[in-house]
Amino acid sequence: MSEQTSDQMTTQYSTQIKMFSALHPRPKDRTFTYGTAGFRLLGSLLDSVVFRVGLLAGLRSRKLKSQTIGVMITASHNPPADNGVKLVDPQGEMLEASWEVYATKFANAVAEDELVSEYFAVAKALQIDLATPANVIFARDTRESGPALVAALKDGLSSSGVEYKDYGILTTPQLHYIVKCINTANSSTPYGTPSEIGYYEKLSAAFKTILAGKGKPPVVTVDAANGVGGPKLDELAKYIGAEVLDVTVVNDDTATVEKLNHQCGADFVKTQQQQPLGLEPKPWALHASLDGDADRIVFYYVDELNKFFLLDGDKIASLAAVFIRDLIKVSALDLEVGVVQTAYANGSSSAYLKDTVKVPVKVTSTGVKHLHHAAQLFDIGVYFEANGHGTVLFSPSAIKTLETAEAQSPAQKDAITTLLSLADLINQTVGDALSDLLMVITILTYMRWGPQEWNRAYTDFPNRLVRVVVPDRYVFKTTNAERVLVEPVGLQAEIDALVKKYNCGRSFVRPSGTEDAIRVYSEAASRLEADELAKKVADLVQAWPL
Ligand code: NG1
Ligand code: ZN
Repeated sequence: MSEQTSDQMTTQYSTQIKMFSALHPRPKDRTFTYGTAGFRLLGSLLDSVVFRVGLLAGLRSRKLKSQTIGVMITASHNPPADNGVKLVDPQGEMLEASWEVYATKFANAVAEDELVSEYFAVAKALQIDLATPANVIFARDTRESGPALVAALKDGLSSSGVEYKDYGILTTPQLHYIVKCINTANSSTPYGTPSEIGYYEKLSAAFKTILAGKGKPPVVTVDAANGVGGPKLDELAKYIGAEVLDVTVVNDDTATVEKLNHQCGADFVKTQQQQPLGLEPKPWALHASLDGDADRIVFYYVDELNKFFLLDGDKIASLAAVFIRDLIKVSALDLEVGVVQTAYANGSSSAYLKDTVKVPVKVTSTGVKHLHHAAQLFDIGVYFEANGHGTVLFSPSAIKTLETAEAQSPAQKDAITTLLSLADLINQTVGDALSDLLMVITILTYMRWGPQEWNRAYTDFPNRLVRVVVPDRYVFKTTNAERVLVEPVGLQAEIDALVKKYNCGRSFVRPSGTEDAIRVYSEAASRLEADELAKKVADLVQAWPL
């Protein structure tokens, strides 16, 4: 291929893309947008979109000197009939934001001719040499629409001369991991073996190292949302060994497609603030729920009266921040741990982190790409969305500091090696439910804590999240990490006036990046007040003349 010129490639791809694209016609009455989580909608409407994502993935790889790009087909916590597709950049990160517009353009090109001209226009504008080899890998979750979408993706890739590898069914974070492994394989810091087995080996080895001699980890029951996380956690548990970790996986029926995320999983548990269907919690024991593609996790427990206590992303972030802050102290190294949250973080968690733990807290817009980039600015950056999506990033310089440190005492040595093992245990590419599960278990084992002790750090303000359907959500524009509405003009002042009437009241309104709706969040000193505030703000939004 490298012997062919760019001009020859242009003619060849033009013919092929047109021919294959005709097999994947675009639904006429739709406009597609590459949002926070890529494209996400009914699986039956995604065929043309996925085909075109294949074209873009190839261009992205060519632009980045043939580095491998990932494509994940999943709709995460959304219902079984939905599906979605998103691109993974070479270091395992989300697609660079400036490319989202090309994804949207490709998806909306009307006829084959328009698509082909968009393809070459992007190649030209970005000075992409079409004779450069392109490499893409992809995977999907367990949804029924997955195989057909994979076929569409393969057509998109083949028609534009892309080399690809199908990794079958994986969790989203496993694909991110493999992408990073492939692209760092020949560097001085290879991330790991680029395979599913490599992933299990890396995580299980770090987990066993970190826990050696530290006591028995708490027993945990995990609700896998009847998604891909179930079989993958079973597999990971085999590598760890039942003698080290006692984990029971429930809601692991991936064969009955309609059960996926149905009254179970991380999103259900977080939004309903109750235990999932299919899991009978044992009092005081640790339980967790994954979402449908296993990149989110929340924990919970019940008391003997079956009262439910949620340990969400904010609680995970706080646990990790305290643990890492204390290890840094013992290590006596000049490292700083910081936390990144969104406006959805419970106000009580932010106050606890700032005032009690005394770590810097940064707030970004919703969407992990924003949190991820902000977390990279700390030596060790903990980021979690309240819904349980997050991870802990170790900067290359922090790793170097840890690797070259000379410990003066056994305690210092232990702190340094623990921090280094944490960096191996915690997925450095993206929030990963399986990796986060092991991190939480590790910390609880070190602290000799059960879920109740973990929960004691602070008490959540009662809160409510409401979804409001409006004629056009794009009319709503925000600023200040989405906490303030600038449009429609005048609405924010009315919200502020309402908020003032409630003890510890806080409320904000923003358009969803993944659904055609507006989200209203509220918190206040009591459950009644939080509910009432959310309702009043939602009513205000609904009645606002647009
Ligand atoms: P939107 O639909 O933009 O609110 C939701 C979550 C985000 C993030 C994305 C991606 C809430 C309130 N929002 O975004 O945090 O996880 O999905 O999946 O949880
Ligand atoms: Zn997810």
